Amino acid sequence: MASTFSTPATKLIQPPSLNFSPTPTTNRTSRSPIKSLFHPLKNHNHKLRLNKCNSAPSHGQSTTVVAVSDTVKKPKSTPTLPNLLITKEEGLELYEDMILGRYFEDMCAQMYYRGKMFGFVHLYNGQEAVSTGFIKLLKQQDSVVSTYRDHVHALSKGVPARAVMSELFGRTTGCCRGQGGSMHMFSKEHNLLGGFAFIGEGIPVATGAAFTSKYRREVLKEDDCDHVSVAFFGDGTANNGQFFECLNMAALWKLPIVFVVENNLWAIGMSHLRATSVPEIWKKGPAFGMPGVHVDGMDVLKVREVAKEAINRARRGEGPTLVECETYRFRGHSLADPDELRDPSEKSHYATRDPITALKKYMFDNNLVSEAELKAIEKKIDELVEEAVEFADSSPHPPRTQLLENVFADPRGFGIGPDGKYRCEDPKFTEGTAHV
Ligand SMILES: Cc1ncc(C[n+]2csc(CCOP(=O)(O)OP(=O)(O)O)c2C)c(N)n1
Ligand SMILES: [Mg+2]
Repeated sequence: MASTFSTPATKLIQPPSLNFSPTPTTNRTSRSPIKSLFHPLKNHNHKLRLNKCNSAPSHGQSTTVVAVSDTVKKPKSTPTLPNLLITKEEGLELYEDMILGRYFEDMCAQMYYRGKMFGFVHLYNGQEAVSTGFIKLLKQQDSVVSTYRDHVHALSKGVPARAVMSELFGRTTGCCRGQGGSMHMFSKEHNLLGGFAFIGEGIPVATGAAFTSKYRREVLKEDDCDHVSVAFFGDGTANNGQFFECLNMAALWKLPIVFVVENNLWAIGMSHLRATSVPEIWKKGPAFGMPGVHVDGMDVLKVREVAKEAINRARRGEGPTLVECETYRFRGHSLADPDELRDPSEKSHYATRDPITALKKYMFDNNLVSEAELKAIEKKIDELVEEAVEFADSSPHPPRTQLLENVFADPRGFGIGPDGKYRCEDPKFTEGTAHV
């Protein structure tokens, strides 16, 4: 397969500097044996300098690093933590969250094919390192906005598995009382501001949440308000106008937001390379005056290091960051997709880069955990997911009257029946037995 990014990035406008220092290949912490298909800056100088001929403003910032493909810093060695990116506790937390995402989605596939879920269901298998790498660093008050591929973002943000499963089953115990279904997870309590079926719709919502945070701190003088927003969306969505409008506003107003592109190379059956004039999405950050970063999205530790910098930068009031995570979905676009378009060799290449296997290997290689500890997590999550299914399956269906709640349309729009009365006034209408 041809390299995705073949041209070197040489002419970029310098955005406000993000404190990422590139690490030589030899110092990489990833132990994945397979090289990435994406090597935007491979064999090129990682220090991208301001194009001297360009008259665009440099925002008075330093002119060193704009973006790097491999941003993980080599941590300082201490007697208790020799050269490790994570502690044992952090490793276990990351592993548990990724296993939860994976097991939950595998169970969704089973339940979908048993007819327990309706409509489209899009699974997240393969992309767990992105959700876990970012969301596990967030506070409850921080906001997350997702797409239709939203179950795992909801779980990482702390929405209980039983509330997500019940939502998928369309039951009253779901996080949206069964009214949203797979593509519309929402939880006010967890500041999960929604999954969005229309691509790109979540980006302005996340931008608005970031604006709220800044407004509360700077205008309403709530000094402790340092809430950050994280918007997750796909490569296909990054060709949508709302993405560019929000990059502009976020940079202009220095909003506390991180734009996270989960570039899984495909938008349904459309290859990213065929659909996008400049396929290096991270480059669009500097174009709007913010740092753009590319990271291996199959490596949760690399994602986490990049996420730390970007989230902290937003929290310090230094503005937005665009992060492009190179990842891959292990299943079809949705459970209705036979997944016949993608090349089997591409699929098997990424299968060898499973982010869960990679984390496990890192922890074993560094003697952080034992096999028994990981098995115990797997067993716990297995039981939790089973319990979520039992809970969902035994939960009540919403009453039909719920159909007319929370709708903007005048229910009289349903028309007048042969008896001259509005159909919606017939009690049988909400019972679903009226003749309409
Ligand atoms: C506004 C809008 N246009 C078109 C669609 C149809 N659509 C559904 S998914 C999708 C592709 C999105 O791909 P990407 O952003 O890469 O996300 P991925 O599915 O890969 O996670 C499209 C075009 C839509 N949902 N909303
Ligand atoms: Mg995609």
